[in-house]
Amino acid sequence: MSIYLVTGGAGFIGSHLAAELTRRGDRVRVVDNLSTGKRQNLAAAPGAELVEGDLADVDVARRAVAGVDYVLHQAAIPSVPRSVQDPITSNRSNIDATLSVLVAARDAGVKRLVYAGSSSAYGDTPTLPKHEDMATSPLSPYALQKLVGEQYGRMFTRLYGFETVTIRYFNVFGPRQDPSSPYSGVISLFISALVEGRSPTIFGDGEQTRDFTYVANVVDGVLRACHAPRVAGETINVATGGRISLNDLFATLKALTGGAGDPIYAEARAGDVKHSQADISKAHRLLGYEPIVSFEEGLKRTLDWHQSSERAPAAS
Ligand code: UD2
Repeated sequence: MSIYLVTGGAGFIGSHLAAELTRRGDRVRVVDNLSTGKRQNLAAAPGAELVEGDLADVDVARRAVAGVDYVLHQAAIPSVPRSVQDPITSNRSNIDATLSVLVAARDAGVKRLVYAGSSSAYGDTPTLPKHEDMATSPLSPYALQKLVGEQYGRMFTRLYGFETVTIRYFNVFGPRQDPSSPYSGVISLFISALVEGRSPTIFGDGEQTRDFTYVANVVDGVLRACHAPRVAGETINVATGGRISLNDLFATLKALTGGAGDPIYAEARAGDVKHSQADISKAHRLLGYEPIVSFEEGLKRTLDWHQSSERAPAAS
C-alpha cells in the first residue's frame, strides 16, 4: 500500500483524487489551507488524513510530505481573473508553495511528484489542437505562475534527479466545483445560475472555445502519471480533445436544465485565451490515457450533483 499526499486535497480536483485513492485502498494525506477547499469535500474520501496549513511555509510542507511515496500537487489559486486582480497572493500560492513542496518532497525521498499544470500556459496560438512541443505564451499572472511551477518541476528532475511529471489540465469540471465565487469555473457558474433562475454572464462574444474535461478523466491521467515508466520530466496534456464555444455550452446547459432566460454579455476578460483544445496523443502514447467520461456524460453527472442533497452543505 502506497501513501499519497494530495496538496489542495480539500478542493475540487484534489478531493476527487483523494476519493479515488481511498476507494482503491491506498493511504491518503491531504494538506490544505481551506482558503477555497472545504473540509466537507473530504467526506468523499473516508479515512483521508487532513493537515491544515499553508504550503508556502516550508515547515508545513516538510510535515506534510513525511513518510509519503507520491505527491499530487494540486494546491493553487486557480483563476485567471483573480491573478490579474491580485498577482502577489496568487504568486505565493502558485509559485512559492510549489517550490516549498518540491524542496520538501525531494528531501523526504518521495518517489514522484505529479504537478497540476494548466492549458493556460499555451496562451493564444493559431495552432489547434495544442501540443506539448509548442512554444508557451502565458497571457496572465496565473498562466505564467503555473508555467513556472512546471518548469521548476522539470528543473528538479534534471538538477536533483527528483522525479516530477506535469499534467496540463484543460478546463476541468464536475461535482464539488464550487460555484459560489465569481472566479469559479464557468460550467459551475452557468449551471447554478440556470438552476436558480438567474441570467449568467458571458464575457466577450461567447465564441471563445474550451476543451472542457470531466474530472474523472483528470483523476485517471494523474494516477497513471504516478506510475508510468519513462515520464519523469515530461509535460503531458490530459483533456478530452474536443472544444465547444461558450454560446454552445450555454445552449446545451439551458436545454439540459430546462432553464429559461438568456445570458448577459459583458466585456471580454483581461488575460482570457480565445481558443483552447488539447492534442492528447502524448497522453495516449506515454500513459495509455483515453478519456473515460465524455463531455456530454460529464455534464449530466455534474447537473445531477448540483440538484442533489450533497450539494447543499458544500454551498453553505
Ligand atoms: C483557465 C485554464 C484552465 C484552468 C483554469 C483554472 C485556459 C484556456 N484554461 O481556465 O486550464 O487552469 O484557468 O481555473 O487558460 N466566462 C464567462 N462567464 C463567466 C465565467 C467565465 O463567459 O461567468 C468565460 C471566461 O471569460 C472564459 C471561459 O468562460 O472565456 C472559461 O472561463 P473559466 O474561468 O471557467 O476558465 P479559464 O478558461 O480561465
